[in-house]
Amino acid sequence: MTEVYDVEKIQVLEGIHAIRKRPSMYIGSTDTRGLHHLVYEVVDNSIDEAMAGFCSNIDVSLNPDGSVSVVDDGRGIPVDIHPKHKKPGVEIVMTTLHSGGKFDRKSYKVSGGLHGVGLSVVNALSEWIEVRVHRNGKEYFQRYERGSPTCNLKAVKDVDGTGTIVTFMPDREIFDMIEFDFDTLSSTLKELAFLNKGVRISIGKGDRKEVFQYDGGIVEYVQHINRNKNVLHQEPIYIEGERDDTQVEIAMQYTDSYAENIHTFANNINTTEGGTHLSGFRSALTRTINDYARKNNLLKDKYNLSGEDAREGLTSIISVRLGEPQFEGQTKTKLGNSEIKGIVESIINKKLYEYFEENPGVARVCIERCKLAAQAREAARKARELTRRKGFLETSTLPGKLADCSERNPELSELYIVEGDSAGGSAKQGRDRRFQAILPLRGKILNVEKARLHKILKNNEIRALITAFGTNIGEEFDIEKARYHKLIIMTDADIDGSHIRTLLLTFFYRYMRPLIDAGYIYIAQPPLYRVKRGKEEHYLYNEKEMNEKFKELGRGATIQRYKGLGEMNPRQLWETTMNPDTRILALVTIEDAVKADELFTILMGDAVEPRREFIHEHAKEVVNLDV
Ligand code: 0RA
Repeated sequence: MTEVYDVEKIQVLEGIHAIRKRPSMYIGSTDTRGLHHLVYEVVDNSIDEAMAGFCSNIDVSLNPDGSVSVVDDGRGIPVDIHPKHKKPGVEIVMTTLHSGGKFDRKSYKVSGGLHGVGLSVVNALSEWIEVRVHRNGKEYFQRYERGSPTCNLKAVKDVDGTGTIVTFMPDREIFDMIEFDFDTLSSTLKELAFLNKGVRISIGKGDRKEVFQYDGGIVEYVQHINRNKNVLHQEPIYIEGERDDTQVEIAMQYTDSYAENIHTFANNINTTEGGTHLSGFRSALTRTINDYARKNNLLKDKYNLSGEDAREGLTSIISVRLGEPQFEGQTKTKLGNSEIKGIVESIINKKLYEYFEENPGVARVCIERCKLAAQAREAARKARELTRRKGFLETSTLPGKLADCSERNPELSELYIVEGDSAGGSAKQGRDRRFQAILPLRGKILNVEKARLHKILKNNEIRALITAFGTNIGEEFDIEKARYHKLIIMTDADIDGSHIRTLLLTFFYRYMRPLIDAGYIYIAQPPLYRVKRGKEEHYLYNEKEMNEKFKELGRGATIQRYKGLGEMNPRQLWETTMNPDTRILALVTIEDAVKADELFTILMGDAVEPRREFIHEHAKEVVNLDV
């Protein structure tokens, strides 16, 4: 061996050693998040090949032995000996961070990955890894263990076509656990497929298989997010552009919902904390909307539309690709490159304006939507001022129908929000008044998804809720003032009951969101049946349990089906639904903003079928969750 080779070998081993010593520096963490990053790191290499136009299929398999394979039909990693390094390209790619020289493909410059660190990191953190390259009509093979090759690259058989197959076994010396989660991988791969139009990505484990391919790319992504919403224009607006080696792509579509739903990506990484691409988009959107509206006499008064007005009901995907992304923030998901703001801004300013000029019908719809938002915001502001002046939500007078508890420590106090006066009466008698408060709600509270704040605040039931909780709402919300740390929704097990529960959840989600985040909101689970024979009686929560119990008790047993809480007497209500030792409560949580937004749209939107499905699903969860 030459001296060059030996020196290089030492350098490589030092590199691998450094990765194994501080894995978190390269993959973020060594928990399951970091573990899954290994797969994304490998897939990113195949995606790069796809972005360069040479690869159209990527297949991920979770193998029975716990290893993962990623197969692509790209050009295959180069196998020829590098003149300077005196090693095959594969070995360079597998053992050096940021492979340099000849292998620095232009597309590598815009490669994804947590830090774009590449295959060498996966190699260093795997118990073993095997690479198979199809090139020149041959299959080349090489295996590594904990970063070091166990053999030289060798041609093992003749094959047709080109591509790369990487199979690796994560190292249990490095990771807390090494089981991959199908659903986690699947949803990230689906996202990647949306972001890289046309590329077909599959994931398989045993006989489970999912395939993602979206020829419409992020346009289809927006349509997917909006599938259960009312969209205001048929086709999402799509804009792409490039400046200074940075590619910018956005798709956007307005809906009649009130939420702003913008997702941003940099080099395929979901930048959940936003960053410079998001700020660039925001300022360009506000500016273009105002410019176009002004020039076309669509704004009568002197006021401009605000950024919030321009984003209300907007679903958008922003995807940028750049040379050296800097990720900042708490979770390293905020794009920091300052030059990107101006680039995104100028591309959107120019092309969105052009789009509006070419599609005046769509432009008008968008601007009307923003004007509506502005009017509503103005009305809400007036209402808020009114309420603030009157101080009516700050009042210390508790609602008359609240039966409060004697406990004064909020941590030990709970509030039952009960549907209807008659059930409210039973609950008041049945409760443990030391720590349980009861607030009966009469009739349906109004649908807050479809009403605005000023109207909401006029509603008596809502005002009773707000004053009973003590937290106030919206901008004035203060969780420190919560009078109870458990708010338990108790409604009938029928359609009306689930409707009221949904309305309440929507209200909490929109105006008292921190209560959900803090884990203060619960759903009570009253029984559906009582089976009784002689002195023996049982409360049952679903039909199956009921049938079993009925059989067990034999003929002569009677079944009572509870249609409403009102049919239970105070003692029964206490025993089945309120006694902390025996009751079942379901904790209401918000997993992530996207899902929550989808959920509330389903629950509140006009599409009936998804709503039915959800309520069905949700009913199951409630039974499983035992708090
Ligand atoms: C370096 C250079 C070339 C391709 C690749 C790397 C490559 C890497 C991976 C990793 C997984 N799949 C991959 N496919 C390709 C360019 C090769 C050429 O010029 O022919």
